[in-house]
Amino acid sequence: MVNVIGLGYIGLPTALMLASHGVEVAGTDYNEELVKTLNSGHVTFKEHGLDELLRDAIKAGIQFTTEYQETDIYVVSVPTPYDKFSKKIDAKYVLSAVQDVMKKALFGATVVIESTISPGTIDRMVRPALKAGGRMDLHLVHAPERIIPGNMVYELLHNNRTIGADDRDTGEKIRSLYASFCQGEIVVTDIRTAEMSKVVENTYRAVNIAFANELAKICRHDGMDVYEIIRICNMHPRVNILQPGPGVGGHCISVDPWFLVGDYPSLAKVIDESMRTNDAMPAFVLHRVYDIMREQGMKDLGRVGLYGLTYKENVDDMRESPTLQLLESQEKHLGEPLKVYDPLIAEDVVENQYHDLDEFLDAVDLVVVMVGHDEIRENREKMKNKVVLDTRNVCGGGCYHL
Ligand code: SAJ
Repeated sequence: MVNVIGLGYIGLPTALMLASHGVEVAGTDYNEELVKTLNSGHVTFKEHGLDELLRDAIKAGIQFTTEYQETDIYVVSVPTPYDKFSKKIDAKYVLSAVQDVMKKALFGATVVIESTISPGTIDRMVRPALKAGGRMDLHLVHAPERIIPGNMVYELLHNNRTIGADDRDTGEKIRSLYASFCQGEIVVTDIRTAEMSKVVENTYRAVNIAFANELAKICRHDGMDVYEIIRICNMHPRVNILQPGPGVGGHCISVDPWFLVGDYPSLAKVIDESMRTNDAMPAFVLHRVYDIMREQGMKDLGRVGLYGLTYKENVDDMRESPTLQLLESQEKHLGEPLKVYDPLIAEDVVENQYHDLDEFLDAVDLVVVMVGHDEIRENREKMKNKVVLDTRNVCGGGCYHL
């Protein structure tokens, strides 16, 4: 039996996928409410295809519990935040999960860490924990996830994967576990390489987005169209520039590259500067708002509305969202809170939040498109009498851009 520890954005789909492909699975999470919700047959976040997957997994006998199980394979997928000051990984959740696993694991069991960790975390923190706990019989594996929110179920089935292990046998055992559902290629390597390649993948994307954001600022300075320039450049067979935006959110691209900056501060210069560029984007958007208001003779911040609260389009995930970052930096200026609306966020999370697109648009004169949800793409004409600052290039011409 496989015991999946942590039933969040990664652990839950992984546990369901294993169970619906014939693996005996118990999912463990310390959050009783979450376990109750799953046991009642409901998913805990919106994701395309997740409901069906939960139904299949329940039919196949998956168990959800707050207890760690006595078994021989554990998959740990708990959060790995970073310390905002030192920029280093905070591995406390991984380490506490490993402590609990050590109390229950059968002799010679395998502990797979799926959570993203900075290169060297297993050697520096997890192995010493096993030693201190007298559980050097346990085998460690790092199998970093790669799925993208919004397309998780498809990507779990089709993406290639990396498995890092200390020896071939353990690597092969875990490779065949993932091969129960994964149709992509599964590369087996050592743990250090698996840790590093995961962080490098997200860093590559962060640096590329920072480059696009910098281009947007250069183009703005001299009245050039950054989207057209990127489109043309990307027609070159070896160029693939990502899109500028109001900032980078989510729990990966805005977090993982900082691990490298934290561990190699004098070496990771490009990465450090890229992360600062992306982090400065919400404040840059706010400055654009002030400039546009001045240009348009607008005085009332209360007539400015932010469309979108999530970190990207068509997901209900607000972690590290640029809109929340913008609101935070605006609060520092003690301005009147801006109006906010997101079709995918039903609960009230910020002041002045609307739950209906028409009511929101009636209440504002300047709309800042922070997220390119399908809803706004399909309702572009509703903004035709508004001043629009479009940070996601959903409106085409006739509006302000970054
Ligand atoms: N963004 C831009 N411009 C772009 C693309 C994205 O500004 O051209 C912004 C998004 O709006 C969002 C942020 O970047 O705020 C991150 O979004 P994303 O869609 O690029 O990535 P995530 O964080 O949802 O998922 C990433 C993925 N990693 C890579 O593509 C290398 C995913 O495969 C990983 O599983 C995930 O991180 C993770 O957990 O590490």
